[in-house]
Amino acid sequence: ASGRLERTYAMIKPDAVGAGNAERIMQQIEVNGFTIVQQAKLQLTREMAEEFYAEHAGKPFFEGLVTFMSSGPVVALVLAKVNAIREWRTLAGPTNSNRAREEAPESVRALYGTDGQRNAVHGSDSPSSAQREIRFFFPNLVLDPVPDSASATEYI
Ligand code: DGI
Repeated sequence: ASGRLERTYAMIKPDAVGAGNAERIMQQIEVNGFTIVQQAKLQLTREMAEEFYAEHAGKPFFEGLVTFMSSGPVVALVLAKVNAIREWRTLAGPTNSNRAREEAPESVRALYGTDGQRNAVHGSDSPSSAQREIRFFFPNLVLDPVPDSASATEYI
């Protein structure tokens, strides 16, 4: 594989955890070549959800998003793979699960999501977001910098 080994932040949202799909989604993640580096089940407070999605504050869907994201447990994950950030966004699929079923029927959101809000999973959209989101959920995690050239098996 060419490209750079990366870490990204993934989250299984309350709809998918509540429906009993977290284990199936983690299997799909591993079958697609990601290493699950960290895993934690927790429930977000409203305040945590507001901070996590601060970039969307003021948008019409923000209150609904915060209510949904704090409505039940989530599974927080750190994933590693070559090009993990882009690869996990691709496996997750388009934001709206209905669009995902049309455009990417094998994606996680197509299989396990419902609509534009209840869409089963989150994925960081850039290296800076990945770093911020991993720190947000795993503040005590000490990770070595990813070397320029490494395979996921030799590293973690
Ligand atoms: O990175 P994504 O999760 O694919 O999308 P995003 O960062 O634009 O939005 C974050 C979440 O906010 C998304 O997973 C679901 C929710 N959201 C985004 N756009 C809409 C929305 N929810 C509703 N109801 N309507 C929207 O247009």
